[in-house]
Amino acid sequence: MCDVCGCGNPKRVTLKLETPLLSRNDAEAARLRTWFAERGLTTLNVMGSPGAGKTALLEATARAMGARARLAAVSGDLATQNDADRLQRAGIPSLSITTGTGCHLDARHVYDAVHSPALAPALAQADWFFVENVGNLVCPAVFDLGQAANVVLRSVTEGVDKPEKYPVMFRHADLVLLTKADLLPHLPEVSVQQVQDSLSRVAPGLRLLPVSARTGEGLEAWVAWLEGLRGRGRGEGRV
Ligand SMILES: Nc1nc2c(ncn2[C@@H]2O[C@H](COP(=O)(O)OP(=O)(O)OP(=O)(O)O)[C@@H](O)[C@H]2O)c(=O)[nH]1
Ligand SMILES: [Mg+2]
Repeated sequence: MCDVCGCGNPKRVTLKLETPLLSRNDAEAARLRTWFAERGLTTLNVMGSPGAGKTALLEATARAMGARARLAAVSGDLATQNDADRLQRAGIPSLSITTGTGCHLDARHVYDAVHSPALAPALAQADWFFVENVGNLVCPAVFDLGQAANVVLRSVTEGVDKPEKYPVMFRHADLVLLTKADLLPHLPEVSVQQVQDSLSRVAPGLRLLPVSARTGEGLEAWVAWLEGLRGRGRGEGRV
């Protein structure tokens, strides 16, 4: 339950706090966006449910990009450094942002991380900066982090109707990855077409790309999308 954005509090408290909280965050995110642009860093906000495969995708991205990869990352986690450690082992310089009870990252978290001596030297050498958000399909969607694009992961085991149940997240997405596609043969009740239909009902025209961190399916298209994103500004990520 979040004690930052108000999602765990009575509605009257949320209403009072939400507007100033978001406008302060937006101002900090705008400064971050300029900071990223000045350094030629393409920043992605990677979001999805707990366990959707965010860290596995980034590990697989490092493998797929190989020597081309000049990557850096932060990983939002309530209580551990596990994901940042995994990414570090995969060759991506990474820092953990431990949020305690917070259910999302905000621009201040990212600002502090990018100015940390532990990450700053790697960022100076990086082209892509991945922000793995806290696993959550609700709050992370509304907190701008200065990113060039939002990537939302939803795994095949989550069923077909998540876009309709969590529309805010999917409406903020520039690309949706249908992860763990290797498991589709075991899930006769789930098809790519059904997921695409659910997505089209809330975000018409939004691209859905099936991927598997395990088999490598879809990673070439994902890397091509990432490469196409370089040099584009916010809002131009939907390609
Ligand atoms: N079969 C299969 N399993 C996957 C794939 N990607 C991830 N997994 C598994 O799904 C589980 C969760 O993956 P993570 O990458 O830790 O998921 P996450 O979204 O980073 O999780 P949180 O950071 O805790 O929200 C792990 O057991 C992974 O091995 C995939 O493409 N195929
Ligand atoms: Mg993770």
